[in-house]
Amino acid sequence: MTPSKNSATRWSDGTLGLLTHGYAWLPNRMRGTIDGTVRTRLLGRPTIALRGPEAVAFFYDEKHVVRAGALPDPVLDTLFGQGAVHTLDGDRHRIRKAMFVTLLQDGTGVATLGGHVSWRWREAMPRRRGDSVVLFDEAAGVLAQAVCDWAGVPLSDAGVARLARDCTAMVDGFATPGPRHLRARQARRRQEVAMAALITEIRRAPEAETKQTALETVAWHREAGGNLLDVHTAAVELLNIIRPTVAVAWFAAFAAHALHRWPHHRNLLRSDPDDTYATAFAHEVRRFYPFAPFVSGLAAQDLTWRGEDVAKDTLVLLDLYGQNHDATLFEHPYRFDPDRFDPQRFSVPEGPDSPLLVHLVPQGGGDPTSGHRCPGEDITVTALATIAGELARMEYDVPAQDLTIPLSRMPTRPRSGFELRPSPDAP
Ligand code: HEM
Ligand code: MYR
Repeated sequence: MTPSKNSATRWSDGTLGLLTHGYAWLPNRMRGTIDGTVRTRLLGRPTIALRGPEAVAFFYDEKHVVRAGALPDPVLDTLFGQGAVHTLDGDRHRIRKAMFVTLLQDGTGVATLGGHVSWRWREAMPRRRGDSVVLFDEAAGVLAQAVCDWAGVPLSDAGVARLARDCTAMVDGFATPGPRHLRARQARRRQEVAMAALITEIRRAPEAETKQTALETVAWHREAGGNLLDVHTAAVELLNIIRPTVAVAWFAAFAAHALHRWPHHRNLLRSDPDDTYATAFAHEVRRFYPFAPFVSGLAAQDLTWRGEDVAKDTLVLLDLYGQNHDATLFEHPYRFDPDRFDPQRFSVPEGPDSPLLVHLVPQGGGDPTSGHRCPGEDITVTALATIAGELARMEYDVPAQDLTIPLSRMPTRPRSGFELRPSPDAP
């Protein structure tokens, strides 16, 4: 087939292709083009998919792409929630987003959450000695407990276990029809009711001047006009802190997969006093393994992208998974190599502005304060680096199991969830 500039002639509906090919759908379509731009339809809607650093700048400019109306109900009713920050534009987005950024990008708060993850992991794992456990489920339970500790969400052990299962169900079912999707909807409904009750309870007491926890911060957050969030939206946004923290379990299962496949990383993680390697390892897990495929918005007006017209209201996708595997941005992109993110090796500054991270977009791109980029990257990296370090120090067997990671499944993970058996005599 001769590559077309952007496959503009092929406006066939890509929904079935996306559902059946998952993460491979967009890269496959992009391979048939010259500049990585694909035109298609999703759920009947004209759609254009873009890739690359220039596309990131284009996509995250609110004059080009807006979010209201961009996420279909099946995604909102499972993954993010109706009325979520993900769906807002302009001042409403700016004010809501500031709440998340203040809560989630405060260094002390992030380190405290990392401490809870470590503590809950060390509390849970010795109880499993000699048993066979599914790491994905264990990690989800530990992360749910840790984020509840940190956010001031008072739940019983059974309540936390239910929350962990519901959060993973919400993520697992957002991109697929059938039973997984129904479970995701039920999980969301159940947890919205539970979180709304907690918000209502907090609001019974007088508002304190200084908020001590994420639960209080969300409960007392005020919109642009000075009103509190309605209780449902507050519950949705509380879940937008809890659920994605639990979703780090996907990366935890991938980290275990990487340690199993390339075991020399275990020693490197064990001799890592300042967590530099663990952080680089976490970045490489986020880059290498498939989780968020792309993000979506709507053309805010009639636009021109690389000389081509994009009509107002066209669905615009930004290809995250493809960018993270683009050989022009990451040398040998299919090699798992945490060293590419080691600031000491390249003598560059550490931190979110490190030049090593500019093209890394597993959780969106651009500026998290002004745009829609995920505000939870520090938490993700800290929780993941903590779990990777704990796994590297733990002695365990890996029984025979199906560790394939099907790209056709969205979201995907090692099929078995990564089963391991902690050694009975481990410390
Ligand atoms: C947004 C991925 C963890 C909170 C996003 C977006 C992606 C993403 C792709 C959309 C970016 C865009 O629309 O441009 C992930 C992945 C995670 C993760 C793969 C790994 C588990 C977290 C964590 C938190 C969080 C730990 C909070 C504790 C949010 C919020 C938004 C968001 C509130 C909405 C931002 C906005 O619309 O302005 N995330 N995220 N995420 N994420 Fe995450
Ligand atoms: C979370 O629970 O928020 C973390 C996991 C997020 C996965 C993000 C997937 C992005 C999906 C965009 C769908 C666009 C459909 C047109």
